[in-house]
Amino acid sequence: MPRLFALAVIFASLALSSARSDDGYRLWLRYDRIENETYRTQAAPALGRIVLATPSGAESPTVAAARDELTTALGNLLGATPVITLEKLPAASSAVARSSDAFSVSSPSSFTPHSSPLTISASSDLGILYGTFALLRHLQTGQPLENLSLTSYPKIQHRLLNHWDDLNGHVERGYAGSSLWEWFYLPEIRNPRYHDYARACASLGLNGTVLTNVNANAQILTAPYLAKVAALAGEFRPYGIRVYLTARFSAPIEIGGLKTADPLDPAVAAWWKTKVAEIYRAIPDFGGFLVKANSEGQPGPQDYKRTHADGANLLADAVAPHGGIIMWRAFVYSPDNNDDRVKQAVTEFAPLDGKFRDNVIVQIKNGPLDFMPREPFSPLFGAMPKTRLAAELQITQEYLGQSTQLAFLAPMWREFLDADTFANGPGTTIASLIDGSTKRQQPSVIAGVANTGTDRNWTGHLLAQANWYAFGRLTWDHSLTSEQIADEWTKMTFGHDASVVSTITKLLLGSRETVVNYSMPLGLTHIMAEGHHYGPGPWVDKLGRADWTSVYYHRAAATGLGFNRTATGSNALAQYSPAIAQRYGSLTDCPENLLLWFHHVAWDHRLRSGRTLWDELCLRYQQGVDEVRAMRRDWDSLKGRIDDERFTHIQQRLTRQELDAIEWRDACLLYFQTFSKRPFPAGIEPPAHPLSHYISQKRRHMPGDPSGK
Ligand code: BDP
Repeated sequence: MPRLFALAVIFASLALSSARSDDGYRLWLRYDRIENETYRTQAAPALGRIVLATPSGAESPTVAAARDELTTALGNLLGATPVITLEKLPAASSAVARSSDAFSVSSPSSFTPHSSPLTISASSDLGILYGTFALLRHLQTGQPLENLSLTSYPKIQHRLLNHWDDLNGHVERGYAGSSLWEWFYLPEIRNPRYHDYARACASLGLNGTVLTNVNANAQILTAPYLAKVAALAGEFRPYGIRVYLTARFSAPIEIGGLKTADPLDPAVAAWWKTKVAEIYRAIPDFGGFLVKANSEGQPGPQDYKRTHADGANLLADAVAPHGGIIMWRAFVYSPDNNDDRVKQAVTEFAPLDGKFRDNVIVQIKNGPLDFMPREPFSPLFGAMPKTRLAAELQITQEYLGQSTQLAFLAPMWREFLDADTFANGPGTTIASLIDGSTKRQQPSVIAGVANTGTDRNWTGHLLAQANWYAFGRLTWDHSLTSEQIADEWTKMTFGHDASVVSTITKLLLGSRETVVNYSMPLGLTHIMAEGHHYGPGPWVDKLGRADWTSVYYHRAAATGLGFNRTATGSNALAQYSPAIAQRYGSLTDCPENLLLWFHHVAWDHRLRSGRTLWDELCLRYQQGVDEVRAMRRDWDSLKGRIDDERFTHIQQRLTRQELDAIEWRDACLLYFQTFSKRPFPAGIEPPAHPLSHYISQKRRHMPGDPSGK
């Protein structure tokens, strides 16, 4: 081969392989050139002139951010250089009046040099930014640009990520590296990633971030740290992301030199007022506090024999003059209460209904236990008619394979948002309770425990980016379907090749149920390994407290399996509306996917399939494994259709997921067999090892596990 030609071949293949490698850093905002040439040629003139119309018509950092995004995105996607002008919104424009975040994107029916330009109008600069991202999403998902009339406003007012980040960089339940916040370097040194984080959040409509762990450190409230927080707030501000902090209830003692943190002590109230005033001087748009109190060892008002309302109101009064809010978590279960753990939040909080200030929102995890692969909705959502309630979801997959396994969570969140509490008659869905539409109460809040970290791709598993995306999109519009979200995300992240889109959306949409099948099917819960929570541990029986063990939850015995929460058991069902209690309380009517959550079921009890509980349980575990194998085959069919870097990243994780699923199946079935004393039905692969092998497995150096053991 002539030398020059050989070199040309080498350079060409180098160019090809770099074009075909992608580390995932850009998330869904990749803006690679649109491959469909027809679409590109039509889109370029449509986006040649863009008008941004706001009430003031004036430039601002947020308008500049929108302009920058449009310029970069359209340059990359289309090779176009749009002329972007700013105009004053005509006073009569009402389409955007629903919320200050609302926007409207409109375009003419055809694009000629004389037709009117594409216009993004909004009643605030932030609305322009949201409209910009909506337009770009429209383009990235390949939709027509003529006759556009995209009008949208968020259903929930405060749309927050909760970062469980410690000040030393560790992220509690974080599986994607360290904390994004570099406290030592701040405020002088600001990682460019802060800007990209804010862009990504704003592109979804998220508008707030709690920077610190709910297991809080009072140091964050000291002057040096507040200067650092202010620097982050400054980075996020153009993108409409307000910062919030967690407040450690004992801060007045730890950093304030007081002898008490009693919420009814005037000196304590004065300390918080002064501290809050200091915070607002540094960060004028500070959002407020998130508080975990008297839960899992955190200090709180009960240390002084005061109630959660006393504690929350203390902080609420301090932030109220500045427009701040308090998100007070209901994730409580007392060390001295032997009642069923899933009942304790209602026992504790329902009597306080109506006693919280208007700027307090009680923040409730979706289920009554703790972010399990499947839980019923928390009955607390229906038990506090006079209180503002927020939903807390977990994006980081603590109990769903962390960042090693694929579990797309939109279907799980949909199940929750659509659940009918019957609290105000039929049709009182969780979504209607948290968006304020049932109770006509604002502020409304939704929070998701973030899955981000310093990993180059932000979320550890590339496909876990879809969970950040799905959470954000649902906070803006909780009526979106999982299919819509999966389709959008896939097209924006992997392009439009039809088989890529259909394969990835199929993988995403089935993945959560697959994890349920191979880990905790039929309503089983909390049977994972202790501490790091990865992998099976149904045998876990001796920990600091009974309700941290697995045996507490599954109640396996010669008589059967499952926790009796009907009237003959813990009667947790009585915390739900009678319509639900009646249906779920019946062994025959209870949805089978929650059967063992509510019932202790005999091994020979026949399920709807006609199979006994034991046989069905075995087959569900096997089905989970089979589904992961199918996921691997589907993924492998994409070789060559996406860049090698992302292909291999996901392929390797799915390989690992199959091994993990097999371990879950074998460990759980062998363990439960010691109670059922029945053989495996046909179709179950025999475990490779005896039960003792699985029990002796000790995982070490788990991501997110600080113990270092
Ligand atoms: C559990 C986590 C723990 C959190 C706790 C919480 O295992 O790390 O601190 O929830 O939400 O899921 O406070």
